[in-house]
Amino acid sequence: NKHGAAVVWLTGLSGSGKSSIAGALEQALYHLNVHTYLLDGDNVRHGLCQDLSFSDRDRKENIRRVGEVSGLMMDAGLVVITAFISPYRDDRESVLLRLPAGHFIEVFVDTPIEVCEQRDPKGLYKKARKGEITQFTGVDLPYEAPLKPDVHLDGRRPVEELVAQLIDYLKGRGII
Ligand code: GGZ
Repeated sequence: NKHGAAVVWLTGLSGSGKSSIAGALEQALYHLNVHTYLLDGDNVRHGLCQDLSFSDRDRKENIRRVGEVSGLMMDAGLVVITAFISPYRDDRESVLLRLPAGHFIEVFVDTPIEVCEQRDPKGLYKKARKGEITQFTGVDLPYEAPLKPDVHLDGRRPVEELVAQLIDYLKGRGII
């Protein structure tokens, strides 16, 4: 049951659905006997990147570190799934350049900000609108959407459908 290695890089706004999709993808791949590792804010921002804020400079460093770790895990043969806002094109491009050609799969979780803001699971948009949180992506810092993502997901669709789309893509590319 050997499979290829890759970094499946989810990018999108807070509340776009990255974490849910990433978690469901991890499950689906597990059932296909694919060895994965999921990197997200929960296991990175409290550890490896606990010294970093949400300033432009620190986000750049956050993404750089995640890219490096993803590269190492990919070298070990894993399908790495990442779920970070990663709002800047330059920073995502740097990760792509760090990885062997063709192994960075950019997945745009495209959910309109109005929908993200309505979901607002942690009440962060509300706080950002009130000015209680600053440097919030989509409110007072920009989000640069991918221009040519490898996979474009409509974040309003059910998670199972989006996971099926990702699995099809990975199969099509011969990664799994
Ligand atoms: C954006 C913030 C901020 C600010 C806290 N801006 O929806 P969440 O809560 O669970 O996920 C968001 C997470 C973003 O961290 P990332 O490491 O993915 O960001 S980046 O890739 O830009 O480095 C959000 C929460 O942290 N959060 N403050 N100011 N998101």
